[in-house]
Amino acid sequence: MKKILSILLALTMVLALAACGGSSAPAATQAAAPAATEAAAPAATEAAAPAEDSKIVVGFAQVGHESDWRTANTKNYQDVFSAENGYDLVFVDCDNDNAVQIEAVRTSIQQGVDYIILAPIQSAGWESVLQEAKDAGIPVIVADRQVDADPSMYDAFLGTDTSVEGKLAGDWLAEYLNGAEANILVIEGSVGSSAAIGRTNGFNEVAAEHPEWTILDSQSGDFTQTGGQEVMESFIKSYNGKFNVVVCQNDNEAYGAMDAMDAAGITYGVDGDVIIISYDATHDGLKYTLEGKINCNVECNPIQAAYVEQIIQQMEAGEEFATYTLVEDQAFVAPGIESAYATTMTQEILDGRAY
Ligand code: GYE
Repeated sequence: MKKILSILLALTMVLALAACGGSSAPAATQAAAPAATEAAAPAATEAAAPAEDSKIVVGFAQVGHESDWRTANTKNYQDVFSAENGYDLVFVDCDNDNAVQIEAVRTSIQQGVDYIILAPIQSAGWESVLQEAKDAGIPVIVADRQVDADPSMYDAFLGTDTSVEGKLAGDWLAEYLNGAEANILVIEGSVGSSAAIGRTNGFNEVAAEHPEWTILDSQSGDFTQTGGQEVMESFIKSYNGKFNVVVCQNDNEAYGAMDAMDAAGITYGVDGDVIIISYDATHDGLKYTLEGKINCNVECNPIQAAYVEQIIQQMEAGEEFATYTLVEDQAFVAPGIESAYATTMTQEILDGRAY
């Protein structure tokens, strides 16, 4: 049965490739064997596919729409992988559901797309479906978040280093507190996501060097504003008056946490009792940083699609491509704070932030 299935899959691939007018998807996996690409090209032309079929078909299994960061990231992919640019983007919003995302990748394989972009909700559990993509000869680019699978299971990774972001937040806090005591609450991102794991580990690495810091609690707010608000409300019930730092692993969680603190009459930011650290540095997150409500905002750049497109174009041309690309980030702090780790916010920086 398995054998028949894989023959069928292989056949689907061949047919899909023939109909693709020579989009030569295998070039990437066979970068070392240009002969195969050359041989495939004339056959594809003979198939006399209609012009629109010459588009490069890209399946994109996106995490969901949980945050402003994600909205900006999705829009960036839709702009870059547009029909005008020669792409047919098969976009799936997986709504933060890991099972849906695995199925989305599987469907892309069955459809015989030319490339798969995977922004994995969770880092674990990708081995079998990545193997299926490999067997079908469809290159996979893992974007934004990491997978635990061995790098040989996919073609390229492109994203930010979230443990560096976590460490940056910790280093900034140590500099800001300058030896003062910290009682810290952490609102984590989605459980099992490399973004939450990386930010937690990076921050904890610094916390471990500071005996004067106590992490009172750490709970997931699922990278959403509602999640951030709910976690903060329950933190306030348990720890009111006992905490002076809240770390929110993205801007939307910070908005929710601020709402919960406002409702409880807790002051925060540069003039308040509680220090807020956030991640992402989206437009509104930076607005709150400029206003002094968020003390430090660690950037995570969602504008990543052009890097992925470059990889795909290089694969198309049978050229070498980067298998591991890190998008660089920096941190921003509220006016009045001088930091060796971060840039002090200005109106000009905010005006320049498009997302
Ligand atoms: O920080 C968060 C989003 O994976 C780095 O996911 C990304 C994170 C980002 O929902 O806002």
